[in-house]
Amino acid sequence: MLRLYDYLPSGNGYKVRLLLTQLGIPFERIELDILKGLTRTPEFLAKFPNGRIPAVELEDSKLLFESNAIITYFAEGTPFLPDDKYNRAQVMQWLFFEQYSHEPYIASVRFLVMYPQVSDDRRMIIDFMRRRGHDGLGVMEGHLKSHDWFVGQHYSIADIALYAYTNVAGDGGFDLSAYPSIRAWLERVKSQPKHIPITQG
Ligand SMILES: N[C@@H](CCC(=O)N[C@@H](CS)C(=O)NCC(=O)O)C(=O)O
Repeated sequence: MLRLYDYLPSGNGYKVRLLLTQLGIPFERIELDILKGLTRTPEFLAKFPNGRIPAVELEDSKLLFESNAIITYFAEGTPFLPDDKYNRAQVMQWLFFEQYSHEPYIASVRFLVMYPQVSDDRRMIIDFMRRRGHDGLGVMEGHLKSHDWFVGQHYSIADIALYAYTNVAGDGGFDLSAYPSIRAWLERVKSQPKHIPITQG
């Protein structure tokens, strides 16, 4: 069976859990406590040299890491990834945006706030990271003012990727009250069939 290496509080892991659940693809979830360094063992690194979850081992033993690569793989040929060339490029646009302008700030600030015991040099630039996080939220708000979804007329992996850490941005102290279009979109995502919360394995 497909194996997902995961860590329940992780939004990156959640993207994969959520998509697999919505696609009805069965998987075995292997929980690795990142705070105990379980993604940095020689065994894990031999398979996944980046030492991070999420990572998957496919049924034919092929390996894949990076959340957005994994969700793109599983979304291929389904309504979660459009066929049209321009729409697909727009999905990629938002997946790259999420990894460059959103997750490094919103997810990382959440991590620093949730785990104050972890020593991390990024604490020195947390105010900068918060500002950058709000810049990312501003871009999302601007798009969602006139669109229901990130790409075309449908829920796609672009929505899944951006939902994962936006919905828990409050854990890092990001106040979403100034972003009404984001809040309305979060509710639309939550109302999609087979939706699961981040807390569900
Ligand atoms: N760009 C990667 C980020 C993955 C990532 O940062 N994973 C964290 C959990 S959210 C992790 O495994 N950290 C453990 C470590 O760095 O040792 C992705 O989207 O999959």
